[in-house]
Amino acid sequence: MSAYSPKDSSILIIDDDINLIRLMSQMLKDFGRILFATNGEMGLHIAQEQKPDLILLDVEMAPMDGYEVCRRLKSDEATSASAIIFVTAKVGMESEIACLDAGAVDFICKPLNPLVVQARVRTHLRLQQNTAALESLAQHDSLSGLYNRRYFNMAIEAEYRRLQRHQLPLGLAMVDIDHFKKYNDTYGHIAGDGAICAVAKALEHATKRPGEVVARYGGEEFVVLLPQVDAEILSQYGQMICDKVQALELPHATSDTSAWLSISVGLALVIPNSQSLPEDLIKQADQALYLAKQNGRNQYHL
Ligand code: GH3
Ligand code: MG
Ligand code: MG
Ligand code: MG
Ligand code: MG
Repeated sequence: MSAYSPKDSSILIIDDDINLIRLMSQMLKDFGRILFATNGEMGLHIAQEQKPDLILLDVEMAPMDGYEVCRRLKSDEATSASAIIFVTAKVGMESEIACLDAGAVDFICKPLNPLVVQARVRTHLRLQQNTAALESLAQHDSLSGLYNRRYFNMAIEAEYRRLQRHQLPLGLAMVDIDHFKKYNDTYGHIAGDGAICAVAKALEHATKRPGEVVARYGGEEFVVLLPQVDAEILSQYGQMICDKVQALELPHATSDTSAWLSISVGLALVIPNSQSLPEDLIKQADQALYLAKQNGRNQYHL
């Protein structure tokens, strides 16, 4: 987890009073990048584009008031991660409850006290950064830095249902390092870990199209989600990653497959439908991987 560094943060101020925006910008100048908007519509747009860590949101604005802006920010996947602090002149229990019910993490009362504004912003930026770091840890594999199986399971589920709605194909590559037990036995477990990382990096570099997800599935197994591909693109991808791993030229003296460490790749392709499951695609790729191994390893099978 990286140390808390306010300079990396971005804060969006949405307020219809330009003088208040100036005042708050001054109070928060040491906290990072300050963005501003003078109405709700403009604020929503900037939040979508810039994904600020924190949003200071005026309640009393027209035509769209702060509560409505807050609800929209929270219901849009592109903006829901930004923490929202309301800035309001309405004091009292009802107003406090309304702010928190709308999805805000806190509120600050006008007239603004610089020390209160700074303390609340500092607290929420720190919380925001901790949450982001924990989320990232939960989604990544600590050895290779790739996404982990847990993240992959979420990603394949979401992508499967999205492509089902559009009736578009989804490809999957299941990748397994060849004779890796022998590699460990010959070169040691630490060198084995290094080889897993090298293969992970090669896969990551080879996988660049938007929407593609590379994950470490298990020990020396990886999966790659390849949305909207056809059989030809998928086969080319399979060959390309086999070549990229060979090009690492990691010696594997006891392998009968190649002088270098190699991978086998099982490929599968479906147009998702309501009767099928992501697990079916994984099973299909797994069977193809088995055949790639049977056929002599260091190759793909579709
Ligand atoms: P095949 O070509 O059939 O896949 O043979 P293999 O030896 O690769 O297959 P097997 O599944 O029998 O062995 C996988 C090996 O991967 C065994 C295990 O010790 C090793 N392994 C799994 N995870 C790790 C890891 O995190 N680090 C290291 N160094 N080795 C690992
Ligand atoms: Mg106002
Ligand atoms: Mg294996
Ligand atoms: Mg095996
Ligand atoms: Mg293996």
